[in-house]
Amino acid sequence: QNKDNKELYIVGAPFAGGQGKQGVDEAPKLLLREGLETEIQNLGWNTHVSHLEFEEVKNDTPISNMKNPRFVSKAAEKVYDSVKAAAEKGFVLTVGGDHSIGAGTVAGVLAAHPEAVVLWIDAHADINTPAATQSGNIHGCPLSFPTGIDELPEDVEDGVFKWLPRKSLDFSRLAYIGLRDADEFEKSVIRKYNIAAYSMHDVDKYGIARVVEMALRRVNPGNTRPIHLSFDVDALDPFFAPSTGTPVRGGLTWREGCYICEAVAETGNLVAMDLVECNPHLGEHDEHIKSTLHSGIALVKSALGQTLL
Ligand code: B3U
Ligand code: MN
Ligand code: MN
Repeated sequence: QNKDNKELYIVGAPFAGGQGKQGVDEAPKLLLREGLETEIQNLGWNTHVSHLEFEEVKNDTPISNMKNPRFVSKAAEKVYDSVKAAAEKGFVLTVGGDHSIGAGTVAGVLAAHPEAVVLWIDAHADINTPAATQSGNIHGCPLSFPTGIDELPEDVEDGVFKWLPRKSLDFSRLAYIGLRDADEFEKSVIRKYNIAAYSMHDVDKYGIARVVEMALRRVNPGNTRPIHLSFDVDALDPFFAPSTGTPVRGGLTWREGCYICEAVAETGNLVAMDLVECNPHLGEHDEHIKSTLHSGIALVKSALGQTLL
């Protein structure tokens, strides 16, 4: 990754099919309306914006426990193609949409940067398998595919997720920060594969600075590898990001979220970021929506070189 490259590709991924609530697909447009692109330009980046479109799939019956499997697979593949192409040219900021698109962003970044590590900032672990997911929502499953634990058969119906290279993400290259609502199955996966996982308990215990330091030391010792930062806005406490599909109390403060992004930016190795799960249809009033969008924009700016002094 060339540090003088200031080309930045914003990939709008207005996709809601990985979970059950409409509205999350309106976030890319609204984030841009709230100034996302100009704020990024003010930090010295040349921006290129595209918005993906996702065609609906008829008769999209469940496969294993997954809801909308064909629709999600097709959408994530589209995201994969765009992210891969953009990551070969510059920094990629993918704006969701729900976190099912993460299957595409992780695979796309790894296609362009095979040595990359993934930091997954989330209240949830998003590593359920198609068979283990209780909700059937694929936004809770994206990491099962690039890690290769998904167990979909070779001859899976309609080639769902066939496009996605398995085991491109080694468990030693994945770290979580912010967890507080992982399912029992996901906890067993984290233990079994010894994934670097820092919950809110760890943030309380060590403070955010040491947590980020520990996470980076685990997945990127020597700081030689490119980094993909996948930020689910529900990692933040609902006080700062109320307009999201599955808010969970006891999350990161605004500053803790921004600190993660700043510290990762300081490594000089950040090549891609996702901002997902802002849902402008949720929240009790306009202030909730505005504050969620502005939290998201603050995280992006922190990751893209904004300094406080
Ligand atoms: N782990 C649960 C809940 C969940 C995951 N991601 C979100 N919620 N946003 C599931 O549905 O898999
Ligand atoms: Mn998530
Ligand atoms: Mn989440």
